[in-house]
Amino acid sequence: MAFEGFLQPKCLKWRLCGLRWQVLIFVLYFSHVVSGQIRYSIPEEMKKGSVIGNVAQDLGLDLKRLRAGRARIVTGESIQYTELKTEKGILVVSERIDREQLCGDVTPCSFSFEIILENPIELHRITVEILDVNDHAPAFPNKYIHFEISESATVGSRFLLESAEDPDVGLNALQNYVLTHNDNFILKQHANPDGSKYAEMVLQKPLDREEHPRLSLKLIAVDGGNPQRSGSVNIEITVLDANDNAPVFNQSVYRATVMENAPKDTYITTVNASDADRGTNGQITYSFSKLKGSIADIFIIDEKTGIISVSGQVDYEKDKKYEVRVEAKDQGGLTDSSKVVIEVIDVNDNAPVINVMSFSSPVSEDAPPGTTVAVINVKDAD
Ligand SMILES: [Ca+2]
Ligand SMILES: [Ca+2]
Ligand SMILES: [Ca+2]
Ligand SMILES: [Ca+2]
Repeated sequence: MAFEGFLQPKCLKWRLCGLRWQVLIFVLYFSHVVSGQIRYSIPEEMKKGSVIGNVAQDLGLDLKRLRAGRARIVTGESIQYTELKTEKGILVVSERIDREQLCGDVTPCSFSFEIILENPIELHRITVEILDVNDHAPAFPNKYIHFEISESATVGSRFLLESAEDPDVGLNALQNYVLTHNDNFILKQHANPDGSKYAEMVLQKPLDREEHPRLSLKLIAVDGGNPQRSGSVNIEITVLDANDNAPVFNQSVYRATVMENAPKDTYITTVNASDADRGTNGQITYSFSKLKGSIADIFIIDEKTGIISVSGQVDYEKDKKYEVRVEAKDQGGLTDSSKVVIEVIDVNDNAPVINVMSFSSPVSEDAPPGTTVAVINVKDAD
C-alpha cells in the first residue's frame, strides 16, 4: 500500500505541480482474482493525451503482462475519459474532462472504471478524482440593473441586487461582492441557507434629485481563485423627484409704472419664480395674494406667465401708488411671495374747475377800478 501527497490545494496550476498529483494506491490481493485499486487526482481540462498515471508501475505489473493479459478498460459510462496505453503502461486523458459538467456542485468529483487482464483474470479498480480549476469568472445574468428610487427614500432602505454565478467550487467559486465607492449606498452581503451569497445596497445618505438625477454604480463579484477572476454589472439609478423645493421669486420687490387711464391689457411688468423640482412639483402658478377690494378690479396677473396688466380704471387722483403681494405656488402646495410696487403717472385729464364764491350785483357804472365784483375759486386736480 502506498500513499503520497493526495490533493494539493495550493497546486491549482497543475503544470507546475508535476507528478505530485498522484496519489493514493491501495492494492488488495484475493485468492482467485487479483484485485487492486488505484486512485489518481488530476486537474480538470487537461489536454488529450496528458498522462494521468503509470498504471503498470502503480499496480506492480510489467509491460509484458499487460500485453499478454490483453489489459483493457471496462467502464459502464457512455463517455470514456481515459485510455490505457499498454505499450507504455500509462493511463492518459482521451476526452475533455470538464469538472463542472461532470459533477456540478458536488465535491469531491471523481469517476471510476476497471482495468481487466486475462490469464489469469485480474481486475483493478481505478478512481480518478477531478480537481477544480478556476476556469470560470463570476457572471451576472444581465449587463445592467436598473433602479428607480425616490429622493425621499429613507436612510436604511434596502435594494436587493442580482446575484452572480460561478460554476467552480470551493475557493474558485464566488467569494465576495464589491460596490464601487459612492456617497449614498453601502453594500451588505448575506448567505443563503445553501451557502450561496447575495448582496443588497443600503441607503446611508439621502439621494437628492436636484443634485444628482442619475447615479451609475458598479457591482463586482470576485472568486477566490489564483489568479482571481471577477465579473461586474452596472447599476443605473434614476432618482425620482419629491417636492422638496419651494418656488423662489427672482426679486423680492418688483417696481413698475403705469400711466393713469391706461387702457385694458396694458402691460405693467412680469414676475418670475423658479422651482428646482420636476414636473408638477416644479410647475408654478402666480396669483395676487390678499388683494384689497378695488385693486382686484384694476390689475390682473396671468397665472402661468406672471404678466401683470391693466384690467380696470387706473386713476391717479384716486391712488398714486399701488402695492400688491404676488404669490408663486407649485402643484404640491409650496409657495413663495414677493411685492410689486406700481406707481401711477399723472396725465392732464382734468380741466380747471371754477366756483363762484360770491357775486355783488348790480355794479354801478362809476364803480372805481379795483372794486370786488365776484370771488371765484379755481381748482385743477392734475
Ligand atoms: Ca471546466
Ligand atoms: Ca472549474
Ligand atoms: Ca471561478
Ligand atoms: Ca425635488
